[in-house]
Amino acid sequence: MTRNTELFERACRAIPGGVNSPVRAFRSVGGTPPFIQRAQGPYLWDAEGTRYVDYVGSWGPAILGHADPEVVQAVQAAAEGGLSFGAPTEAEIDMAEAIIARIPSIEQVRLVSSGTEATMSAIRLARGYTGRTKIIKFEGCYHGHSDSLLVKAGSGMLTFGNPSSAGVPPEFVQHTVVLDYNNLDAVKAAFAQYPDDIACIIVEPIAGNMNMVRPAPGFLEGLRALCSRHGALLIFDEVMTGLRVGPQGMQGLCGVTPDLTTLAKIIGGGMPVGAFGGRADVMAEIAPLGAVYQAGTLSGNPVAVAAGLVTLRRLEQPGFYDTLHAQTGKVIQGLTACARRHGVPFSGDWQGGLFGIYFRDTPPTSLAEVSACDLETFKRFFHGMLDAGVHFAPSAFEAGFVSITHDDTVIQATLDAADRVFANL
Ligand code: HOZ
Repeated sequence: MTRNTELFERACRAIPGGVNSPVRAFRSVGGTPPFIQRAQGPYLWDAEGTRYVDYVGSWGPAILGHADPEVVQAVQAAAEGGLSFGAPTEAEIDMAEAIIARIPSIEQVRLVSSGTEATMSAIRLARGYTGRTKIIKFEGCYHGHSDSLLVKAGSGMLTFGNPSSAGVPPEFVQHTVVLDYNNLDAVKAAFAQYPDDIACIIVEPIAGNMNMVRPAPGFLEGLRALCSRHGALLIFDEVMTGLRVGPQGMQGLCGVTPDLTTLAKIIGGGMPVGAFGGRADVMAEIAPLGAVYQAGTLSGNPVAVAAGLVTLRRLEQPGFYDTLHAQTGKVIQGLTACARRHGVPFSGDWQGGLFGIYFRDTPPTSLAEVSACDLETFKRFFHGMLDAGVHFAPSAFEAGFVSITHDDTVIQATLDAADRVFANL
């Protein structure tokens, strides 16, 4: 028995399914996961000492590469000063100001500890601010695992073919209206049906939890117009896209201004952080100013904030996003050329350090099209690449991530491995 298998069996005895987050269990690709021992730059090493080029990047945070020395040093320095106070710190202000300076739609921001907390709190705030109950979300978008958002959700929910969770009473989701991503007519129809009841629309402005799916031209603009017309709030869930697809997230690229934005991942530099922010008049409804309650012992944790602040500052380097986008493009264009050389139906898409790879001829525009990809070939590709030392997300319903440390040598090694794998699919 290999060391990884041994660890997985041990994990399964102590942890449900052997993992602390379902996608990690490899259920949709088969086999058992390597257990990661350490990571540096673009690489992971498992418990057997095998090195992998990593295209998961902790599902987004590792934009500077793993264990960036300056981030690690900031974490060490902060830790020496105390791990958690449950009281305000100056660094939290620095962090809030850094977010506000980067994302113009955010006038005030509240720090939390995860993306799930950020989206859950933003929804509560939208309901409290508008005095309305219904929310609109889109099929295949994933906004964390709070009750009212676990309907037809993406990520692990799609991976396991069960997009709505047991344990959520129907009454808890009766106010969640689920529509097709990129279908503006459906949104218009929902507003026509519930003209005074919709508190907000929450959307991933580039979907990253049903693989990567771009918004159709006019979709986000249409959502903005409908929300403004009907007095609903528009929430961009930029947990994944924020500071990854560009310096101001997707909202900076598409020019659509949401009322609220949720962030996580990169703003914590690998430590547990989330945030929600937006219009000051809306944020004023949060306790202690307003009547919408939200709280957390570890919110604004000093160690996490220290990691996030260094990360945000490093993203300001001139040309950072141009380089990141170019490097990600080399991965995707290289994989596509390689697949085509070997006659495998394949396509890809990317923005900044976020990418999608699809076993179909053109990038999908909806969950239905993502679901129609050749999932069996994806599984063989995934395992072939893993055996060749390249770590992609273990699900055809997840996006991929490139860091600034994925240089030409790393990318060429990936493409050389892909050439061998595609040849044998
Ligand atoms: N929900 C994450 C992917 N979109 C997976 C988190 C994890 O397994 O760590």
